[in-house]
Order: sequence, then C-alpha cells, then structure tokens
Amino acid sequence: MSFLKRLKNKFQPKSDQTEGQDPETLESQSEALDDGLISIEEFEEWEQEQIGYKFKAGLEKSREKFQNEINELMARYRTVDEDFFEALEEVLISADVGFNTVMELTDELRHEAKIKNITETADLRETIVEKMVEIYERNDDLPETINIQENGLSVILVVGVNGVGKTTSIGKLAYKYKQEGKNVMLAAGDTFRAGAISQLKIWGERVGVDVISQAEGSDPAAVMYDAVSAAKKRGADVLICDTAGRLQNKGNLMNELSKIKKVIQKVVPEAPHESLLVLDATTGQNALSQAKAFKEVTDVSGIVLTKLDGTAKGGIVLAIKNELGIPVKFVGLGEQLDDLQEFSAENYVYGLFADMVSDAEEIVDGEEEDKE
Ligand SMILES: Nc1nc2c(ncn2[C@@H]2O[C@H](COP(=O)(O)OP(=O)(O)OP(=O)(O)O)[C@@H](O)[C@H]2O)c(=O)[nH]1
Ligand SMILES: [Mg+2]
Repeated sequence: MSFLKRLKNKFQPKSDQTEGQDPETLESQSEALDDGLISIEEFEEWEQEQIGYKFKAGLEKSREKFQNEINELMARYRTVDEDFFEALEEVLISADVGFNTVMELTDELRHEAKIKNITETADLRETIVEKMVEIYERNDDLPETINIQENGLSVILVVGVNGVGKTTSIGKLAYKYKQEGKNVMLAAGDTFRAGAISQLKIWGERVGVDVISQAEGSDPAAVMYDAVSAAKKRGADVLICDTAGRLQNKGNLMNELSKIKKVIQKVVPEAPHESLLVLDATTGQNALSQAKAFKEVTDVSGIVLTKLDGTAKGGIVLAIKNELGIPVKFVGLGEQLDDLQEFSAENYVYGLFADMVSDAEEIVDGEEEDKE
C-alpha cells in the first residue's frame, strides 16, 4: 500500500464522513465503549480521526503555504533535475525546516529519484512526504513518549522563557491527564514574575486541580518541596511544576533549576520524570537558540512546541528534532483546552499534507486500475 494511502486509512477511515459533522464527543464515545456498543478498535479509530482533525486544523497555515509552494514548484519544474532540487531546498528552508535537515532530505530524494528512475517531479511528491517522516524517525534512540508512571507520582518540570506558552500548556496538560482519570496537581514555581502565581491558580480552577503555591518572591525550591511533599501525601499521579524563565541570567537560572531538582529528588528520587522545554513555534530560529541555551543550563527531556497554529513555518518541528537532538513531545495547535496534542511524525505530516492524503485514493486507485 502506498504511504499516502496508509495515512488516509489511518486518519480518514470512513470515506463518507464529512469533516466537522462528527457529532460524537469523547464522553459519548467512552460511554458507547463501556456499554459495548462499539469495540476498542472502533473507539481507537475514532480517536485517531479526532487527532487527525486537530493536526489538520492546527497546521492549516503551514499546509497552505507548503502545498501552494510545492504545487507551484511542480508546475514550474516538470522534470527532475538540479534546478528543481535547488528550488525545493529553498521552499523547505523558507518553511524553517532547518538547513542540515533540508540537505539530508534533498540528498536522499536525489538518490531515490536516481535508483527508481523518477524523471517527472509529480512522481516525487509522495516520496517527499514519506522521507520527511523517515528522517524524523531515523537513528532514534530518543524516547518520544511521555514518561508517566503507571503507579506512583510522576513529576513534570516545565521550563521556558516568558510568553512562550508555559502556563497555558501546563493548564492543557493538567486537563489532558485529568481527562485520563489521573489525580493532577500543579506547583506555582514561578514566584518571580508578578501575576504568575494567580495565572496558574486560574488554570487550576478552570481545570479543577489543586495548585500548591507560596507568596510572590518566595524561594521556588521551597514551593517545589512543599508541592512534591503534598502531592506524595495526597497520592497524586501527576505533579506539573511551573518555573520562571529568566534566561538573561544563565548562572542564576542554572542554580535555581538545579536547586529545584535537588529538593524534588529529596522526596521522589527518580524525579523529575520529564523536564519539558516550552518553545514558541512562531519565533522560528529564535526558538532554536533558546533551546540551545537551555540545554546548556539544564537537562531537557522533551519539547512542547506551542502556537504551531499561529505560524506558516511548521517545518520548525523537523529542525528542532534534528538540530537539537531533543524530541518534540507535545505541540500546541490552538487555544482550546484539548489543543495540546502528543506529537508524532505521522500526525504532523498528515496535518501538513492532509489534502494530498485525501486525494491519495483516486491517484492510487487510478494507478492500480491502469495496471490491471
Ligand atoms: N494560538 C495559540 N496560542 C497559544 C498556544 N499556547 C499558548 N498560547 C497563547 O500564548 C500566550 C502566552 O501564554 P502563557 O501561557 O501565558 O505563556 P507563559 O510562557 O506562561 O508566559 P509567562 O508566564 O509570561 O512566562 C497566551 O495568550 C496563550 O493563549 C497555542 O498553542 N496556540
Ligand atoms: Mg506563565
């Protein structure tokens, strides 16, 4: 089965279903599952489709830009030659894919075109998409999944500079884990910025989870110690910790974060289970420099890439993974509570090329018919 067709089966299983008309909610589907009205397979299929919608909607700007440019490219260059590859490189670089990744991708496309004897650019379309997933997933010992314990407390430390979407992402994460039936608590570790504590408390109320805090200006490590102790005592499953992102003073930040980790480990030796760095996708190359700077001061186990819905340069996802060696674990696809989604290369590529995926059947079926 072709790659695009496989994506189509995964994300658009019911061909007659029109997008946006699916009236089912998570609650009603979960009930239907509990009542035995639908099977686990049907539930999972439905869930995957919903995730597909989210990625498709969140990546709309990037998809439009990318597909327009690729279409133009294919119209302008009909035969596969060096001019075409150079123009393709420009398109990818302008989508923030990152120089090294672009070079790796186009080198492999050159090779693929040669061995498969592909001479028309239109026939290379699907290979471009497939290679993007392949390159993302390659040489990869990096754990993509979130390290949440089945039993016992999991501590998630959230770091990042001001304004990138830390608090919002913490709120959305809390919502996600609460929906999954977990007992969630939050720690207001940004005691530095005025208003940061009350902002987190508002999210706590909105989602319905407890927030452990102290007065503004107090020692963040003391807040964390309180919070981890309370979370352990109350038998919480997940504790998500906010921090202040004062990157302009790296020495201070390093001391503060290592002190925070030390006190957390006094209570839960294997914590933090995740140290998530939040980056704003709309800041492009600047997000990459922030990540490099954070890597110098602390361990980062994953990236939360926010505001992907606000940029047409969604290629930044590929650059982050390949140029920093840190997996993107969550992406922010909008302002709704359920718009923070777990990242997977296939979901992402589906969002970027959903229209091409929708067209896949006709093209592929046509080819199959031709062969018969
Ligand atoms: N469209 C969109 N907006 C987002 C997303 N994530 C966060 N935002 C917005 O980004 C703005 C800043 O988010 P905050 O969560 O306050 O950022 P922060 O990092 O906590 O900022 P400080 O507390 O100042 O350090 C808010 O207006 C959010 O609604 C996203 O995925 N998509
Ligand atoms: Mg905040």
